[in-house]
Amino acid sequence: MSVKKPVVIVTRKLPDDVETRMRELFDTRLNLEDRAMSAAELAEAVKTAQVLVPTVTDRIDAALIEQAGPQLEMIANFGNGVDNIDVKAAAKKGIIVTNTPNVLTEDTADMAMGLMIAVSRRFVEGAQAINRDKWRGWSPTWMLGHRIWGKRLGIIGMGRIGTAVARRAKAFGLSIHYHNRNRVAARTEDELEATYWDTLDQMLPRVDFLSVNCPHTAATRHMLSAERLSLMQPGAIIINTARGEVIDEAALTQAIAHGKIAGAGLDVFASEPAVAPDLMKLVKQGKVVVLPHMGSATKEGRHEMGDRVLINIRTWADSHRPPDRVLPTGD
Ligand code: 8YV
Repeated sequence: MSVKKPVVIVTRKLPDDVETRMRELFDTRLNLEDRAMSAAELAEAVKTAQVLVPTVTDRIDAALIEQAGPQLEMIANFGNGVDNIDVKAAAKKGIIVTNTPNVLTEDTADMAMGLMIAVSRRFVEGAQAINRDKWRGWSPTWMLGHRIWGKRLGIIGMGRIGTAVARRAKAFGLSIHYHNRNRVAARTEDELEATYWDTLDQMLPRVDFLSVNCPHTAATRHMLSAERLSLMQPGAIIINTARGEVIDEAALTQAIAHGKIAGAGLDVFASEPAVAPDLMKLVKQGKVVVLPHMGSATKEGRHEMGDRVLINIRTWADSHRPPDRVLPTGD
């Protein structure tokens, strides 16, 4: 007896062996061109697929979910953050949403740490000096940055990624401060020698570095507002590997341009893939280091993300509860 395979529509090009396995297991329609689907193509996909596999570049909002046919049973996101999906609207229609947690934790934490060092030690400016043939030899006073050892790091969002950043930062001699909805387990606080702040406003003036590691939700949008940014020290550096929307990007740009904050390392932006021209001016001045949303961009990470998607779809197809189910939050 042949069992009918579920129709799975993948919105972007995934690693080859993930796609191959996807085709072996399911009736999978791939997007070999790797360009984001248009709104019309997405609307067509939700009318055809039993399982949609989107990424951060697809907006699966309430209006799109509204258009979904009754056959759409699952949205298996290729990614950890689900701010691209209206999880509440999906739940209302009985559509299961899953994500790919854990497998990108270490890579994203590496990226946060890398940006911290890159901004404070002027990696990009230094590399550019050589690339542009501007290096005239060693000098005692040229290209001086700031030491990170002995400084204080504040972490917003002490989940898996925030904790992984804290572990790395501790090894680099930073003392750890954090703000989170809930205090983490005492043994984690002990291990990290971390100081908990129940209000962000109290933590911000005390830290030299700030790493954003919370998800983007209605509650965290513009959490780092102009007002909050004004609480920070003029020498402070902000690192964002989470979502651009958590920071009021225009306010951050203003704060750095006017010397209220020293700089930033950003892997995510409010309107990706566009980077605001005023922010780019600060990049050119060496105050801001920007990367094109590369936090999870390792071969290993992307394969493991694919594995999570496969496992989630497979368990659902076998009538079990997918391990990475995402439920709507109160936000
Ligand atoms: C992913 C990310 O590459 O998983 C996330 O939340 O931000 C990225 O690192 C992206 O989401 C893929 O959809």
